Amino acid sequence: MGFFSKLKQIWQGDGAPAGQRQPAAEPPRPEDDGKWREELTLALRQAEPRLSQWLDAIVQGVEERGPVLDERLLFLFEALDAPTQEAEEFVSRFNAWLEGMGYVKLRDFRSELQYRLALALDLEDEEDERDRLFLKLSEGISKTKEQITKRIDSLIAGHGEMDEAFWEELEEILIMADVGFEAAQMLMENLKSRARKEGVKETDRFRDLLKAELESIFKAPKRIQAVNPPEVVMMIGVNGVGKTTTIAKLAHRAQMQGKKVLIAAGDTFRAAAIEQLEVWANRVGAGFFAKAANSDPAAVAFEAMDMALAGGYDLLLLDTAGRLHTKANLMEELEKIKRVVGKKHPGAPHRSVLVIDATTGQNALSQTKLFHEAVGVDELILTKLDGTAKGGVVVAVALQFNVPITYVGLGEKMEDLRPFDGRDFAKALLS
Ligand SMILES: Nc1nc2c(ncn2[C@@H]2O[C@H](COP(=O)(O)OP(=O)(O)O)[C@@H](O)[C@H]2O)c(=O)[nH]1
Ligand SMILES: [Mg+2]
Repeated sequence: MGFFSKLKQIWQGDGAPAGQRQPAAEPPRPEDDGKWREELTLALRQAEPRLSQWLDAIVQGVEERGPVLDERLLFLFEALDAPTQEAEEFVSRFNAWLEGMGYVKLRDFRSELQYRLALALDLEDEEDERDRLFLKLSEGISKTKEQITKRIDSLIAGHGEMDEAFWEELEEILIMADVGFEAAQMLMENLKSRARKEGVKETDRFRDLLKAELESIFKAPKRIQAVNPPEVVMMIGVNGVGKTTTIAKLAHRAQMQGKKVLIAAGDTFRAAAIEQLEVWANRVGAGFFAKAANSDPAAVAFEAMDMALAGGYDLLLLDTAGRLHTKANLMEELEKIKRVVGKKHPGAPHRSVLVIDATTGQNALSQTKLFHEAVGVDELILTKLDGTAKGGVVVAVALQFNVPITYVGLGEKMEDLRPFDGRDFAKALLS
């Protein structure tokens, strides 16, 4: 069900008001005759139609996890007309996670709870969630912003017109922000022709030009999203970029959206790497497939594909090794994995997703080039954008490779992997 029909339900109350629908399995609560339901229904109706406001109403007077919170959450799902089974699964998964993390106090898990609700209730596009993401993004790229925005301010202040001196100084700024030489040249050419077309010479309009240019750079081409399930995603990238964590975060997102996820340990180099992935799979409640350390990664992929098909999984995330003795070896291995899963399941892998680490700046760029030329990259995920001044590399990869950036990592937590929105990024960077 779409967001607006949910809103309509809460606002106009088509169908029976949620407060009057008493589930049969409700245990009797001697201290409470169900009045809280009425009060909560009213509070929800009076709240602004935003997830954060609904959550405020739901957790009113609740400070810890426990049966009261569970009941209120079930109530929220019911009020939004979500299926009871989904609600129950949500609550039991969330409790298992709280248990695992050892969280008791609401203040320690509220943010995660809101993130999970947004995914489960399909509310991530809601204005409120977008605002939250925008804030997170702005904070996350604050160092990059400092590097770029301040300098552009003084660039504009120091030049009346976009003359040679202006472009030279801009080039320096871009290179300092890790946009890279090649991408900086491309970006400046585009900006110059944009300025010419619009007949702009004065620097006071430069910021608008740059924003428009960035937005067009990040515009991803439309692609076919439909797949023949299970969807198979091959995760590639060198060691240390955050591949394992990203796989866990993606699995978590998909699980929260009601998908059944299998993670396969295709990085068979170290037993510790396999164990780390298994811990994550358990933590997010995803299925896990592995063979012994040093097994053939293609055999892992092949058998995991069997398990995904037989087990009715919606999504198979294939981890791969990020290191081999030679580049040729690594690429050969990735090709082999692609071949064997494709043989079992036509169309698979549906996507090859390259994970790159923003803190490595120009290295991230050369890795993209390497993987893209060798095996083909369908999507990019940029991790560790938080706390780096090298975020300019986002612009470089978008400019130099026609590959969409789908997610960015803004921290180590599950909720810190967020869909990438080029317009928001341009806005956050320049505002
Ligand atoms: N700050 C920050 N740390 C991250 C992010 N993504 C991953 N990490 C951390 O980077 C480190 C390496 O991650 P891991 O997934 O093991 O990398 P792998 O070797 O590519 O599998 C871990 O400490 C992660 O917590 C991110 O977006 N932001
Ligand atoms: Mg790893």
